Amino acid sequence: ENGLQAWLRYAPLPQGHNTPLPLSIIALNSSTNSPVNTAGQELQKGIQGIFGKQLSVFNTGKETSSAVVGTVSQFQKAFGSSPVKNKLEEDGFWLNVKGSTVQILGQNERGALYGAFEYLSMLAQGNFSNVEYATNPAAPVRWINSWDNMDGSITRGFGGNSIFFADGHVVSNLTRASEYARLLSSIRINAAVVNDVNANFTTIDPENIQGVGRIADVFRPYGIQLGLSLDFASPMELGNLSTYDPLDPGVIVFWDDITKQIYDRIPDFAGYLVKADSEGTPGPLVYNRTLADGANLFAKAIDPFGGIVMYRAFVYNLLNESDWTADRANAAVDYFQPLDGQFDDNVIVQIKYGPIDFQVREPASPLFANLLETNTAIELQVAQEYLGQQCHLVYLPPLWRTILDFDLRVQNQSSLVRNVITGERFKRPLGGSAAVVNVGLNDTWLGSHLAMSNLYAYGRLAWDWTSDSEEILQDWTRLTFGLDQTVIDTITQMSMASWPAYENYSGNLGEQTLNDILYTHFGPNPQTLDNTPWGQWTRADHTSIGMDRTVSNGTGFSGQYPPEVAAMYENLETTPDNLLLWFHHVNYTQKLKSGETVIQHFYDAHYEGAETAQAFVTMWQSLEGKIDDERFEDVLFRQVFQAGHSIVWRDAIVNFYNNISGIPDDAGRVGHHPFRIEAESMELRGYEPYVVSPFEAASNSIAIV
Ligand code: BDP
Repeated sequence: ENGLQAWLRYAPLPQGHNTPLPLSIIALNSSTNSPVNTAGQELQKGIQGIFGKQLSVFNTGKETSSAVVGTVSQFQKAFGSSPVKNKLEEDGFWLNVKGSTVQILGQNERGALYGAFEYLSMLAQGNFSNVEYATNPAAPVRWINSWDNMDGSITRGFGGNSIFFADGHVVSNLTRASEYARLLSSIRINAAVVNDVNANFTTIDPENIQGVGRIADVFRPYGIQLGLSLDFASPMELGNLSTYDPLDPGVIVFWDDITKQIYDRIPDFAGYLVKADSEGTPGPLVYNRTLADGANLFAKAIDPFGGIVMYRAFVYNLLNESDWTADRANAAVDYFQPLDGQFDDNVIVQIKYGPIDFQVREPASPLFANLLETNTAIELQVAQEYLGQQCHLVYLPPLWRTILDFDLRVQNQSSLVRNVITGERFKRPLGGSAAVVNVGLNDTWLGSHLAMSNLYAYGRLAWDWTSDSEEILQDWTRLTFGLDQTVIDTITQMSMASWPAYENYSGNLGEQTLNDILYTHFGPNPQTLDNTPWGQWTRADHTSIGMDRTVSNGTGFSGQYPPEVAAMYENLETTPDNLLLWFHHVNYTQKLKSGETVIQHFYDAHYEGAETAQAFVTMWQSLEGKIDDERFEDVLFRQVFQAGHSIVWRDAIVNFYNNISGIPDDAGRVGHHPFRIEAESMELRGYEPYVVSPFEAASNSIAIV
């Protein structure tokens, strides 16, 4: 098995079964582009795979002993009345399994398809219970963002080149795009933005609008709508105008026209994603217009067609400043809070989960607590940009849940991030989530079999943020690797230990991920953090470490939270240890709540984290023969890499802090590697030792060249 089928393998069940199955499938719409038609095909394929039984698909027939799939209104038309007892919201569905009689009814066609996948997921896991329930999504926006470039490369893509683009055009063979849509609809994602947020204006030239139209065509049968990222300066670059000022009448006409061209080709187009005034991208601030002026420009163009605008809050400008003491964490609230209430109703401000940038540990972005009259969505990252780039196992839902379950206490009332982004807390009409995914042409999609649990879990959580991380993982494991309990237990144990382990060896106590910040975002390079203008600072010196973000003494960031939360973070005593260095600058000898000093915690955590990563190898090896060899070997290769790389991480970071602080490790481990042979201690033929910079890139600062 190569992983291409991901969790939709429909593998034969190992044990026999005597469950009554439907005798036929009735799909209440048979037109090719209809998700209900797709649902009929999928049920046929799934039952064939799991049970080896070929059922026929009809579009009419007797309800008893059939699996009927369609919308509620299609069902009423065919059978006279609706059996659905609960209220269905947009994309919701009703599933009623009574032995061989199965009703799968969606509020819309997409919902019906979701229901079909749900029924198949039960069967594939050997679950033959009779059930009867309705389920509705937590929020209407459950999107994917792909950072694919027109040349076929992918920004922070770790699974090969783009399945959508090559050489400036949309590829002719869209089989993989269609297979991707199938995976996405099975986890109830309803739209995908296909091009990078650092957008290229050529994406919306006449030829490429036709091209992305073809992508939308292969998405449509799966109920996935297409979205596009825009380059704010397109009116100049593509339209030959002399400005891209959002209030300029010519610019307004330009975007109205582009929007019309897009909807002419893609009538169900989902909307725009906009990264403006960020990391060098053009935007409204260039013309002294507000970010709301920028967002509303697109909102007005797209509103007549029912589309929406996802406007990213990832706006900061430190790159040109010589003074790097300003705190980038403050930027989102500084820019967006004053504009609350000024965004049109079809704009959603898309906010990264933390105030910096997808780090291993961040507090929830305070912007979620500062936009009371604006729609919001959370931005997550399935692509493990800072988190090991799919070469390290890091199961992300526990991290995501930490943020989504955080109570911001707006107006001293319960204000969980998840209730803010769904629109519930502030009674907003729209909201939801987007995840940066970046699948590529690799058969494994993300470059790693185990990383796919993050994609699966994202869809499950976006539907219901209260779903349990471990249960989701176990469903995914059964669907991906089969029903062997040892396999399920082992993958659960490894995955649930993986985020804490990565945090332990890559950046603890809220220091952020101490990796190379300049280019790769992979592997240890703590020195780059304090020597670049990117704002991911640790402020480590010889005696102390951490970024003082208090109001009383620091950058004032803690004051961006509502009073109860601000007070907690302002005070060293009440700040949780895992965010201590995010909010406070302390001596290495500062005692944690555990009683340990900061520096000793560093040492211990790095050894513990690396040890956990070593254990993943033996745990995985114990599964030999219990899963297919191809995937067993692939994963083993990655786990061996992670085990080695976690030691590289451990030693680089502990040496760095040992050197900078001069404080020894109580356990005497740091600097002692009894079993290691240094390259420079070998007999060198054709190599010379040299002193490396930064020093932590090699043990004892010495490498060979
Ligand atoms: C950073 C990535 C960069 C993205 C940026 C963003 O390194 O490639 O363009 O985020 O989200 O983390 O816009």
